[in-house]
Amino acid sequence: MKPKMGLISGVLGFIFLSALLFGKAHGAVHSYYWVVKETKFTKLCTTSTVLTVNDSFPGPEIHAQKGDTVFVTVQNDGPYGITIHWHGVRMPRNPWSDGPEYITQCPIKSGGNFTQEIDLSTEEGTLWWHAHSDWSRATVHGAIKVSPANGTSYPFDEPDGDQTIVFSSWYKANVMDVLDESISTGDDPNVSDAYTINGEPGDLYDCSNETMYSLLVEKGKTYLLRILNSILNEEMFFAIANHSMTVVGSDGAYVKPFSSDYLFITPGQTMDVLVTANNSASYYYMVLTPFLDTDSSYDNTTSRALIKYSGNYTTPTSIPTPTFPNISDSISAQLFVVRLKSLADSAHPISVPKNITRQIFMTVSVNLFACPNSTGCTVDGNNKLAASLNNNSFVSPSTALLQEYYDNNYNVSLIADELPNKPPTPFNYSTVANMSTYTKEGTQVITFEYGDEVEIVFQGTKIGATQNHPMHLHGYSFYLVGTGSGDFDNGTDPSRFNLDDPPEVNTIAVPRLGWSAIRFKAHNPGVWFMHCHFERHTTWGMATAVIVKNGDTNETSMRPPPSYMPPCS
Ligand SMILES: [Cu+2]
Repeated sequence: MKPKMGLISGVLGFIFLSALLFGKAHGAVHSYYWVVKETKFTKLCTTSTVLTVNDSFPGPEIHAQKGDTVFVTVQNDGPYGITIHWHGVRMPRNPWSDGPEYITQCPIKSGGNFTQEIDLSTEEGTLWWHAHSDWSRATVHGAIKVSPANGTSYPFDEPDGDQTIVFSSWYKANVMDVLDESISTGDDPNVSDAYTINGEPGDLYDCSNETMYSLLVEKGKTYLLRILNSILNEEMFFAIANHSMTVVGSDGAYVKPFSSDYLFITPGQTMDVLVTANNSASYYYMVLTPFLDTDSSYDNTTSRALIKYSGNYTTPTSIPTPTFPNISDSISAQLFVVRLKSLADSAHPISVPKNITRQIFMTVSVNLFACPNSTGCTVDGNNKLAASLNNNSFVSPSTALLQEYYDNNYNVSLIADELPNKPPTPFNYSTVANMSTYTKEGTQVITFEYGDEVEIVFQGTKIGATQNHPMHLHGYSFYLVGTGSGDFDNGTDPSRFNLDDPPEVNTIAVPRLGWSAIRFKAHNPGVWFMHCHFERHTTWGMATAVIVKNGDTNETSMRPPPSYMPPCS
């Protein structure tokens, strides 16, 4: 028997104590009890055993209001160690509950549990949570719905309905086996067998017609769709036949509303969109299809769901389907990205750093490692695939960096090397093809002083397989101040930066053979993972940790660790 009651009263006591200790004046406190376990689902004519939270795929939703605190006790009844991350929640001063495996904590072992404190502050809109160990997030993820605080409202008319729409990858095989096999050959992992919309592949896949997801709407009403992309390795286009979407938010912040016939959404991103049921009462397809500008392998299938109007009408014999940008239409992808702009009004002010104290120019590449003889590597002879930031492929430590950092009295040099501020060898990044494909590896981190005003320019390169990369930073949201094709020009490009109303986001698409520039103020002390949100690229080392040092006061320093963290040995 699990000590469930004892656990819950323990949690409540902890909440009470936290309220006393940290004096949180605003916001309600919510508690969830989650059990991670294996669950059988039959999809695509095949019964698969997948890891879930509480037997549900996608997983349970967290509902809160701006400024609330949420406690989640994760009981791991699955066969693997696991961690859970709150994607896009800034967790002020509290990296301890952020969740990335071996960055802030060691895995919750099979049979163990861990209570995490999710501190909402300025986030409002849709965020999400997901497992952050190996590839378990494939089926262990769900939405975090953050409503306006009491006495405040949406910056748009209150919608008549509110529906979460989750995009996921589905594998018939055990996703851990897919990962293990790709690691043993060093090659690209097998691609997923389907994309799903709210857990269902839809009628273009075998054995999936009956279970296709449908959203029931009433004519004349407006719905807030809270869309999140948890797909493992592909960016996506999404469209609804005969209905335009008004994008009003992304990554837990509002944006200036704009209407679009399609969304471009990377893994890690969320989009809040308004859809008005203003067409003839009928059925309409919602369609999810990949965007890919690469020659590496990908899942080239299409998921569909339905919008169904309520009322009496004849079921259509032919259901309208939307038109789409072409699968490799990087121009349409980029056109969507540059339309995202912050509200930047008095109720939603922004503060873009303008006096940059730390400038980082970071190449983003897919690379190779040479394998020792007699290992099973099969890429271009005896190599395996790798990936890097500034020519360093991140090596995950076997203990948690955050704990090491704290235990070593915040001395970074004792736990990791510094990732260089710029590529070790400058070259014509987006055009030169003769740079070595091989990369170095190490546990290299970036260190910021508390309060640093940071600019990072991510630069795609022509090394190895080229493609768009969705880069994500934990512990922060940041402003996307510019993006473009080719090599970033430090002389001319900054003059075109948008410092007036850039979107405040947590994941950005770095265009293939192009660049994206972000800015943020380093005022959240802790150890924060930064990585490509393509699961296979993180596996290959397209990652680093950002360490933001403590400020001079308690309020500008990391909180002490909770009394229990999952042990590393
Ligand atoms: Cu990537």
